Amino acid sequence: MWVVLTGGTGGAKLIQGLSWEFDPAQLTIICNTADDFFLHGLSISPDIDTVMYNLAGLSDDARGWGVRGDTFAALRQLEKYGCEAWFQLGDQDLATHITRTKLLREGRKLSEVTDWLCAALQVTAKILPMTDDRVETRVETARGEISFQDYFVKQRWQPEVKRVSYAGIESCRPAARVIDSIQRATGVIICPSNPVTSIGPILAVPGIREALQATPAPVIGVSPIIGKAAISGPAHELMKAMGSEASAAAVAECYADLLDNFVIDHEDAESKKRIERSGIRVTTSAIRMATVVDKRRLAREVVALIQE
Ligand code: FO1
Repeated sequence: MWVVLTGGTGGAKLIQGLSWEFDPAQLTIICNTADDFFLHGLSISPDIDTVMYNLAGLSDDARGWGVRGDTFAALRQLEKYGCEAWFQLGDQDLATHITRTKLLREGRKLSEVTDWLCAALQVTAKILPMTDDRVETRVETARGEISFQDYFVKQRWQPEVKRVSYAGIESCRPAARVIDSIQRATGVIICPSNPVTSIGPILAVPGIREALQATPAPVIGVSPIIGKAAISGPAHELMKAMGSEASAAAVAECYADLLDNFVIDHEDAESKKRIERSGIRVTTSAIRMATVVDKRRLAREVVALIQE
């Protein structure tokens, strides 16, 4: 059983590759929930849904989120009623948020709701929220503190970021099965997701980082950055806001206490020595996942490092 830490589109692509190359039932995916938010009275968990739709074969790979071929009639009608329409919620996607909100209101935990939705979509991989408690990434800009989705989607990550924090992180607890799956894993993969707003919140949940330090399983990371820029999204901007250089080597240093091997792109081969000085083995590869072939190949390479 392999444990996979993910959030956002980068992680979802590698997970797609893993699910095509290997039996998805052996994947336990620990998913970021700090991007979750409330809109139109609905509980929305974007990172869980993106992975779930990917594993159900429903994802819109061109957009990177939502359901392929979805329609937006409800959103158009919401707009007519004066509701916010900057977050593009398709009609089939809305069914997920309506069901999640209903089950949460009935008192179920987010992990139980996720099990329910995955069963309905015949997803055999286990998708675990990092916590069942409420944690929210807050982005401090010159015009005050906003939610991650406001920063990332509504404002298209244009505002300059002064600081990022995870509200509620100190008092949250890992969801059931999270620690146990890390302890029992035969391999751990840290996906090429945003180190500040996707992987960062997972590692900040009390107990998770310690479990990853203690697990006998090899821990393999994949860089979300090539050269000075993120492969997708604002990872480099957010790393600078956290006072860290935006580079593959800097990401490796964020995870130095956890990693056995870090996969970087050939373009960053010159930083191999610097990363190895942190005691981490480095593998160079072509880490951009633009095609199905790329996703499958990188998945095979990462698993080969686990089995080394
Ligand atoms: N990202 C966008 O850039 N624009 C959107 O309109 C948008 C809608 C959306 C709806 C459902 C969903 O699950 C994700 C959605 N995303 C959208 C992506 C989302 O903001 C990101 O996947 C994560 O929050 C980043 O990790």
